[in-house]
Amino acid sequence: MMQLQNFIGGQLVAPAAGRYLPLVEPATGQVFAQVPDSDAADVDAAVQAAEVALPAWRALPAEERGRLLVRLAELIEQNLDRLARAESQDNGKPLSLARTLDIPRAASNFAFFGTAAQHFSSEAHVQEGVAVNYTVRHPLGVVACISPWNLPLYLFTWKIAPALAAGCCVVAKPSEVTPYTAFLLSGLAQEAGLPAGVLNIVHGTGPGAGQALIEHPGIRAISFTGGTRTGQHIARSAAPQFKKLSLELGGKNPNLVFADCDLTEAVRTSIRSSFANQGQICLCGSRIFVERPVYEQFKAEFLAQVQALTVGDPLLETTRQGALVSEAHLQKVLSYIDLAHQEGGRLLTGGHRVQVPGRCADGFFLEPTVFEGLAPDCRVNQEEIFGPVVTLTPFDTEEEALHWANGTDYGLSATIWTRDLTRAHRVAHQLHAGVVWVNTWLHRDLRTPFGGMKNSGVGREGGLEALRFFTEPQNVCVKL
Ligand code: TXE
Repeated sequence: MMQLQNFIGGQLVAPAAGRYLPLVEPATGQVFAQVPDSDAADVDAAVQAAEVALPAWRALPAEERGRLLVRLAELIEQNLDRLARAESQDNGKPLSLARTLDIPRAASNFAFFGTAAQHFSSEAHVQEGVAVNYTVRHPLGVVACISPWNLPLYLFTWKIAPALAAGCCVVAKPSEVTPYTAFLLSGLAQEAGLPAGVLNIVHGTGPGAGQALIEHPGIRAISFTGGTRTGQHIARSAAPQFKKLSLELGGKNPNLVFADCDLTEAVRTSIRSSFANQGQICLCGSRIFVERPVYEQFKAEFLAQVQALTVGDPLLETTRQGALVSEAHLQKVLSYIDLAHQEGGRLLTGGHRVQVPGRCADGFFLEPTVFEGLAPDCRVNQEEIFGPVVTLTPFDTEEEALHWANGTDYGLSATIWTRDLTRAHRVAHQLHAGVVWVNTWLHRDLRTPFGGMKNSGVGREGGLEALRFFTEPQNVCVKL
């Protein structure tokens, strides 16, 4: 059986205590590999390797650091098929999605930040004849990057790339549920010639390796994407040591469909925003509010397209819905479907586990599911389900739609469908969401600030915001 290893000081190494966890393929329910169950000793070795590498790495010109990151991007592109297969096997997502979204984006992350570091500059404040102040942005030092299982390599590299570009050394922990592509990245980092210790990858559980990482005194900052509760826990652990934090947490995103929109496009894209990656994207729009005059038409067209989504083996080109990431997560999503019935929802389609024949007979498949008739303040419309389950609700006025859209503890993203430009801006500005899409969804420009309001997180990633996060400004004042 394949055994993954940690990547510490430029070497692939076994966990110090020799303990491993089983890695399950969601589409088959079978164990296909073992992943290190690392502990504080492994984390400490990784932090030490990063500390040794730091002085030379931060002293390299940004251009040279960038060249290595661009090389890594090229290697990811050259290994697209291998990485996409690994991602699909590990996570359950359709191979076609991994090939067109996850892996290309991982390459773009390195290419983007590899060059962005050369465009990063700092300010000068001149007091005529009196003094000149300039700002130096120092790399923070050794930082931790912790990522979740839904977009494994995509989110892992989204954190690592800006940290390295800014001159920090990294100890990164991928999700223990989906560590395979992070392991493959170790080999590519070696091949790209990344100096030993600049990037270290430690595998293991949240309470094990993760907790040791966030508590380590050598870690100056933590960039985390994952559940809101874990984010709260990390904030509590990190606060006494004054570690800088960037927390990208959950969402319960509204999708507002106004009657004047291009309905065909709104339905087509809402299928993606509801069910892409089996609904396991923090940006998915799980609460669809439709203006009453077009509600029935939207519903009919939407349901017809939901029913046409093929659930099946992620390796098949025809598959649109792969497996959920784990049996435990499938059970969690099924429990919300039970709750939706209890809360008085009307099931319009889906709602059941799917038995896929052949090699996927024991996989974690679920029908894409749509409910209506649920109150905007019920639990199903308030809590993050993180699966292929959405609700439809008609609305009568813009105020009502905004009130419901903003009526959760989350504030990550929102989508507006309308042809009225004035309304689009007016509604966008009133939405409590860090990202608002108008007549589109998941359109990402890597230069834009990315992050959530309210319980969806703290801080912004993306573009220069990420480089600012991984650096510390220093004011130098010179008397003229
Ligand atoms: O996430 P966790 P889980 C949501 C989604 C999901 C729920 C729980 O609703 O059902 O969160 O998912 C590491 N110290 N999202 O349990 O636990 C962990 O090992 C340090 C939203 O998988 O937050 C993994 O690497 N690290 C989401 C990472 O944190 C710790 C994506 C995320 O795991 C740790 C995924 C600790 N004490 C789930 N405990 C999004 N916003 O995209 C855990 N980890």
